[in-house]
Amino acid sequence: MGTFLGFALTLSLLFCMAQGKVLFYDFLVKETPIKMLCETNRTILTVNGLFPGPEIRACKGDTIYVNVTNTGPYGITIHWHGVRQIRYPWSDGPEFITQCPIPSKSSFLQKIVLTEEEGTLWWHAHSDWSRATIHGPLIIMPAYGKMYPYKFDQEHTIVIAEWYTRDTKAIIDEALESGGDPDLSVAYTINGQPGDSYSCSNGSAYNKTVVRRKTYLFRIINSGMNEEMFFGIAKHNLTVVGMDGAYLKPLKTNYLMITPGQTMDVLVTANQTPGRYYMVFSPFVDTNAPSNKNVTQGIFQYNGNYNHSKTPIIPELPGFTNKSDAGNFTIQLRSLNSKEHPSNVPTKITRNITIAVSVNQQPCPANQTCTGPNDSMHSASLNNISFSAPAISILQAYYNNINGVYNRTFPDQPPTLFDFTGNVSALGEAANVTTEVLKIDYNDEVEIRFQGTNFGAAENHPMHLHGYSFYVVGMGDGNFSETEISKYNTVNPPYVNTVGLPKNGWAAIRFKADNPGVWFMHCHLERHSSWGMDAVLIVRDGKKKHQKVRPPPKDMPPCSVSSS
Ligand SMILES: *[C@@H]1O[C@H](CO)[C@@H](O)[C@H](O)[C@H]1NC(C)=O
Ligand SMILES: *[C@@H]1O[C@H](CO)[C@@H](O)[C@H](O)[C@H]1NC(C)=O
Ligand SMILES: *[C@@H]1O[C@H](CO)[C@@H](O)[C@H](O)[C@H]1NC(C)=O
Ligand SMILES: *[C@@H]1O[C@H](CO)[C@@H](O)[C@H](O)[C@H]1NC(C)=O
Ligand SMILES: *[C@@H]1O[C@H](CO)[C@@H](O)[C@H](O)[C@H]1NC(C)=O
Ligand SMILES: *[C@@H]1O[C@H](CO)[C@@H](O)[C@H](O)[C@H]1NC(C)=O
Ligand SMILES: *[C@@H]1O[C@H](CO)[C@@H](O)[C@H](O)[C@H]1NC(C)=O
Ligand SMILES: *[C@@H]1O[C@H](CO)[C@@H](O)[C@H](O)[C@H]1NC(C)=O
Ligand SMILES: *[C@@H]1O[C@H](CO)[C@@H](O)[C@H](O)[C@H]1NC(C)=O
Ligand SMILES: *[C@@H]1O[C@H](CO)[C@@H](O)[C@H](O)[C@H]1NC(C)=O
Ligand SMILES: *[C@@H]1O[C@H](CO)[C@@H](O)[C@H](O)[C@H]1NC(C)=O
Ligand SMILES: *[C@@H]1O[C@H](CO)[C@@H](O)[C@H](O)[C@H]1NC(C)=O
Ligand SMILES: [Cu+2]
Repeated sequence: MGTFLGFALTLSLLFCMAQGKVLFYDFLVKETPIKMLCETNRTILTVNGLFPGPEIRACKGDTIYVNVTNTGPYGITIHWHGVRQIRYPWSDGPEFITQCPIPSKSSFLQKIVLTEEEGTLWWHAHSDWSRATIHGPLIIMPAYGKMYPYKFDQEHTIVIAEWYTRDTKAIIDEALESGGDPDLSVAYTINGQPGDSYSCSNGSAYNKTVVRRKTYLFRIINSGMNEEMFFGIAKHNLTVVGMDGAYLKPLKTNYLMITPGQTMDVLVTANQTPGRYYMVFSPFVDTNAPSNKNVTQGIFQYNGNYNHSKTPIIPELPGFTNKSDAGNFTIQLRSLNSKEHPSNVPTKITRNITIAVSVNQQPCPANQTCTGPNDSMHSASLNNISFSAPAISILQAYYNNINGVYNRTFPDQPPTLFDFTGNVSALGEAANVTTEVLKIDYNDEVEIRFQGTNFGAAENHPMHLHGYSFYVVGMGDGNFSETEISKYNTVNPPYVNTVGLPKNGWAAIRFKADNPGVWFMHCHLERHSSWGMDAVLIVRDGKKKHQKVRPPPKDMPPCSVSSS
């Protein structure tokens, strides 16, 4: 009996045994002691005492309830990254966009409605910088009776994170106050392990023991705060088969580049001489802004008898600044576009939006000392608007028709046209600090062209949209030009929730606005988002009953400002 139960349990972790299940999880946000690197007396905020946090495992189409209880010292929110939350933005999570923070000593029952998502996603805090330690995997297996479109013997989840030596809320609060750079992380971790390239971390590297000839599915989540990552395993090819909760056409490569916010499903076959091989994450740093240039190493080791003591073999990865290798990987990604998983790229565009993406500077307020560039304050913007979060949530203001919380004047085009990626030194670097939303009609077929600019420290910006995945139909260096439209991939472009906008380049995305609600769109580099590189899309209700935002739950966390 015990054996049978164990067997059934193991199977249910690999296959779905029923359709449209309802699952329940408890998330307890609490301060947790942790030993990391040479620090022996630290506490961090975790969910259920775990770093990284607990895995949620569901099947396509399931509904998940998570009872989030906050016992931490300040308010937090949790976001289900990549879940569309059709007609139900109430549980989406970004603070002051769809809810106010869950206050200390209270709970919020969040409902996660899975629909088309299939693959690897994740969840994370979406308030100040709490997500540095409050994050974990959200694994969505094929629906009951369906198969993976590829074969593997075993799966394993890898969460890459950034480790800071102080409370991350204090770090960002101080940086926003002074206008200067926030602290850098001091290490990258793989499933909580910094590995043997750091002091005090010897002999505790993340390691995966493999059996020769078996194929492993690695579900890689970049939960890092501020850096894109290259990844590779010495002597082993990677086959990338999924990304952001959707399948890809298998892409064979010896390295990959993954931005914060992205997830990738990767097959690796243990087909080399038995031994120990390093699996390495190395940052992709295409900017002269300060950055953590550490490398972190885990070990891919064969079981059996061989010389275990040998130092693992190190993979060759692109150098920190290798923009062309990063771009070369990214532009090869294609969606699977099979009969069972077809691409559905919008082709009758009814709304074209161009968004200039900039790192700015704001003048230092009178009588204050600022530590940003040239004694100014760091800032960032989309179409020259540096997003300022309101005191109550935009969703609550929208749903309850409360005036004065936001303006509806986010422009569809950059307010001034210039050589975005050229010499911009003669142009002013300040942006307007306001709360603007972009309203979109239900079922509009939307194209957004993100245009990187050369202000401040230009770099790759992982642009993330809530409520939608989108097709990346084009991408390139320099300024976008209309001649690119004829070269778009409208057949099998990748379907993702986060696109790495190349440094001083552009990216064009498309989606059908079939999910009404209030949806955050922002750079997933935490420092840029904190500086204002954010916008809010309001997708209006459709005319029919099933095209409208559902009513809110009764236990929405309260906002300090009255919402009556
Ligand atoms: C550990 O840290 C706490 C709070 O920061 C402090 O009160 C305590 O004295 C420290 N303990 C040791 C052994 O350093
Ligand atoms: C959520 O958890 C808290 C703390 O355990 C409990 O008090 C509360 O009743 C739970 N809420 C729901 C809806 O289960
Ligand atoms: C890791 O990065 C931090 C911050 O940049 C630096 O102080 C430290 O020396 C680095 N450690 C290693 C092993 O490179
Ligand atoms: C790891 O441990 C070895 C042996 O104790 C030591 O020689 C080496 O310096 C350590 N490495 C780091 C990065 O601390
Ligand atoms: C491998 O990981 C285990 C824990 O999963 C750890 O105890 C062990 O020290 C690690 N081995 C190495 C060589 O880092
Ligand atoms: C990796 O793929 C390349 C290109 O297909 C191939 O030439 C090479 O032999 C492969 N290496 C391994 C270790 O499988
Ligand atoms: C292990 O290393 C020793 C000494 O380098 C060598 O003689 C032996 O053949 C090796 N064994 C294997 C299985 O590679
Ligand atoms: C990769 O980058 C190089 C520049 O280093 C470029 O010449 C080449 O065309 C790129 N390959 C692809 C497939 O984009
Ligand atoms: C938007 O641009 C596309 C080309 O990408 C064009 O076909 C379409 O007519 C434009 N639509 C609007 C509403 O401007
Ligand atoms: C700056 O400080 C001076 C002297 O204390 C004061 O008169 C002035 O009002 C202050 N200005 C601002 C903008 O706070
Ligand atoms: C920024 O503010 C100025 C002054 O109020 C205004 O003229 C301009 O239109 C604003 N720009 C944007 C993009 O809102
Ligand atoms: C809306 O725009 C007006 C005029 O530019 C500005 O004064 C106000 O602060 C803006 N409101 C918000 C919430 O951004
Ligand atoms: Cu950015």
